[in-house]
Amino acid sequence: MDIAQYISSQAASKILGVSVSTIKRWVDDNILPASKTPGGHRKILVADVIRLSRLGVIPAGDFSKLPTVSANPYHDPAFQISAENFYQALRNQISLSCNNILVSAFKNKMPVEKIADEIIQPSMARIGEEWKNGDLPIFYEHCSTQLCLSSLLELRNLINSRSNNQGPNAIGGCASNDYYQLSNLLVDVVLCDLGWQTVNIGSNTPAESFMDGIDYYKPKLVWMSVTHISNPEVFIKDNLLLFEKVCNSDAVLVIGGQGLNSGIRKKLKFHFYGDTMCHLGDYVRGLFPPVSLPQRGRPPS
Ligand code: B12
Repeated sequence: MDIAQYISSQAASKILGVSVSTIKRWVDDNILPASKTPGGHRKILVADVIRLSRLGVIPAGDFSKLPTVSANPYHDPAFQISAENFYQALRNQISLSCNNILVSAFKNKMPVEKIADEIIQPSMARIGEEWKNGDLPIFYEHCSTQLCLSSLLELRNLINSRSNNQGPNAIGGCASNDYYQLSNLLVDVVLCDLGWQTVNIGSNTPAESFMDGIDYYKPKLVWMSVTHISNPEVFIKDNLLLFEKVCNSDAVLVIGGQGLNSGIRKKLKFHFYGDTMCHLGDYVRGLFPPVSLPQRGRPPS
């Protein structure tokens, strides 16, 4: 899908199911960003049309009219949006299928947090079980992770190609000796989808780098995804130092991940803990509500 493509007001009106005059008014009211050609024609980014459609108030949208460049029909059963199809695509290492299932889920308004919890997490857990049972060699875990990562980075680029994202800053990553990348990138993309400007400082990041990142980016939110804890004592000590730093920087510390069992959670300090990306989404929407929604027809004077 060519997300960086510009389309006309006419094309946008067909996709969003509203009149051309409504599209022009939304552009003039800065609800739908657009550029103007020397001839004065409005040119609208596909990414901004999708952003508006995902705000959920445009009932009559028809997204099959969105320009697609790939030869692969989204309505091919192999691309149907399901955890089973995604697991099969991972199992057979078909990157095109992985990519199209996640991108079409996003295009069809599935929140990124649901894509994470209902498609990616269960598919990767099955791959993990097969490794644990000796049915799959370890490289399958690596390859499957890389397939997910490349599709997620495409979604992140799509989301971040929106115009003028004015959201607050957030930074985050994983602690030292925690090499897991997927859950960490998912936090990043979920926050991007909710309008935050994110800096992903990556997996296996020492506590000092989190501190330096807070001084440099002055974030309103710091996240840590925890899948593997190599030394609980050191992890707890670092968490208490990080929490203090976050509080002194007028931000919040958000944590989660399968590495945080109830025993260790009791010894940690944080502003929010969540089991899933949907938990994260619900919490963050309370912190920084999504942008205002356009209403059909002329706004009340
Ligand atoms: C891929 C993978 C790897 C890859 C990681 C590759 C990479 N670059 O990321 C590699 C090969 C490195 C790896 C290594 C190991 N692995 Co491994 N791995 C997995 C696997 C298959 C998938 C993990 C994943 O990314 N899942 C997808 C994410 C999205 O799901 P998730 O982590 O559950 O995250 C969800 C929630 O926790 C939550 N969440 C996560 N982060 C956050 C953050 C916030 C803020 C919030 C609110 C929520 C949240 O939302 C997410 C979406 O629902 C899991 C199987 C599984 N069941 O998950 C095993 C698994 C985690 N691995 C396991 C093990 C044992 C290991 C090793 C110790 C093996 C070994 N002996 O070397 C090493 C440890 C490496 C290390 N030091 O970090 C075990 C852990 C068992 C345990 N509980 O301790 C598992 C469960 C496999 C199994 N079935 O036994 N692994």
